[in-house]
Amino acid sequence: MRLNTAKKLLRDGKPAVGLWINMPSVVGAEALASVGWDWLTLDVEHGCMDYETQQNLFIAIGANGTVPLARIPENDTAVIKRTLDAGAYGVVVPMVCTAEEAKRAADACRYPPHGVRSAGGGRWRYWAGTDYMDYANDEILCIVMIEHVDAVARAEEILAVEGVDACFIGPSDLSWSMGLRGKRDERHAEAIQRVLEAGKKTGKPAGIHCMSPEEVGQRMEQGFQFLACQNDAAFMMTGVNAAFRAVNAARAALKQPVFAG
Ligand code: 3PY
Ligand code: MG
Repeated sequence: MRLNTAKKLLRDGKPAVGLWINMPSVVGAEALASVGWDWLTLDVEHGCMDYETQQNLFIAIGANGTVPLARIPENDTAVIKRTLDAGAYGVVVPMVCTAEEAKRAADACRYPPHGVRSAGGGRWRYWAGTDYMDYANDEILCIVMIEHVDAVARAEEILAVEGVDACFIGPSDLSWSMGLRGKRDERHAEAIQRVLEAGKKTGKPAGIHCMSPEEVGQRMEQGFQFLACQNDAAFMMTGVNAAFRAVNAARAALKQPVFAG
């Protein structure tokens, strides 16, 4: 089976960095993968993608050696099965708040006797290899999101669940669950640190969503390993807004019209 290079980085104690894909464009995904990110995660929780589109994007991402992942809309066994069968090499499961919920996610990612994933078909055999079923339980990544204040309190028990490979903090939902309405303060920073320490105690890598490359650097220094550097739409808008401002500045600076007519 094709090695899950993102999981290997995490296992080796190294950072694995990528970004979220919100826009359902096959060529966009191919372009992002050509850059060389360790992984790219389809954001099916907040993006707008059907299964067929997801499968097409997994093909585009995997063709360039980047590991295709998906953040699924909810912690659902059938959704996890279909997402993995379509070629995701792991799932990011939102809003996991208890050890039971973490176990449901981990079980859904694994074939028996380690879980409940149904042993059916899927396009994985063409890309991952015909021996996929022999190794998938080890290679597939199950990443649970800790993004509620209740989950922070239970971070250790959630991360201790067998089959949970890593956690990923959603700073925005965490803030809202703390009554901060998206803002970040000292309490928010302490909650994040607490999750990171729970990861160290249980031997599971922690990840976090970052708003900029600079934040990725800071979070790496802090000890986070699975790092999301914003999303495709945000990058596009940053570039487009900067270009638009520059063009308007040039227009405003025109001393006299240079046009005919
Ligand atoms: C959050 O910040 O809540 C997220 O889900 C980031 O991906
Ligand atoms: Mg969230």
